[in-house]
Amino acid sequence: MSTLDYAGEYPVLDNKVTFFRENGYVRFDNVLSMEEVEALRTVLADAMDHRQGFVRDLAKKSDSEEADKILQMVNLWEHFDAIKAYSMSTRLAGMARRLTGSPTVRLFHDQALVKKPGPSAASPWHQDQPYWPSKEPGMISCWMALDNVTIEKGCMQFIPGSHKWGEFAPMSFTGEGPTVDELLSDEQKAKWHPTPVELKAGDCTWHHGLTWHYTNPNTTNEIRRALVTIYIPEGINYAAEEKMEHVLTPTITSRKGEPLRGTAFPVLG
Ligand SMILES: O=C(O)CCC(=O)C(=O)O
Repeated sequence: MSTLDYAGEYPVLDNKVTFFRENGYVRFDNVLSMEEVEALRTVLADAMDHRQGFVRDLAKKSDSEEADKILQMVNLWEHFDAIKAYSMSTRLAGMARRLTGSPTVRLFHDQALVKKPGPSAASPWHQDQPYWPSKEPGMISCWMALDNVTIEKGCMQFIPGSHKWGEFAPMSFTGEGPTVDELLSDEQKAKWHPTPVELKAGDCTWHHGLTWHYTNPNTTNEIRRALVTIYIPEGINYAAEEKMEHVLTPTITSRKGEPLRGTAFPVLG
């Protein structure tokens, strides 16, 4: 069993905070050591074998279709001590506090997102905020690469500055519903400049819940494993029926308009 605690501060310099505020995303290198990456890879292999908790293929259209084009496993921290140590670590919570400017943050959830070699799908252009039960924007995600990622393998791509465009409709991972072209204004289309961020294992990007982002299908013959953790800063309230149902909605203990709290959302200081 892993004894790593993912403690220790990762310094988030002012220029990184400024970049994040301006662009809605930011990258950090060497946030995890290779030993820490290896420990998470080992747990992920176990999780993929045993499939506890909420697991699905985000791109699956019907039961007859081949599964695991985009394998999503939510809240692995509830099943694996190593992921609990990682998702609730002071290192990540400290980065989340710096980027949001919030004195404390809660963990919303973690999720492994895996694109295996073989059939895989694009994660379509989308914002995260429309899927979340939060009334106000401000929640942020850390996308940690557990493999070296290139465009072809499915690294994150962002539209810089798009977190300032407001909240749009949730996009479908299976291709139904409106296209990006139908949603954006001409002015926004003129500013649509996809920016891929290739990473090494142990590097990560953070993105704002309103930032438009995308990943390619994995067309390489190596696995692409990412571990995503999402944090709630102070000042985010529960939107209740105004937003779509989220898998963690049943764990929410707030009433509509109250700060977003839940039995599954621990305060990380
Ligand atoms: O890893 C992916 O394919 C998509 C990631 C994503 O959409 C997210 O972390 O919000």
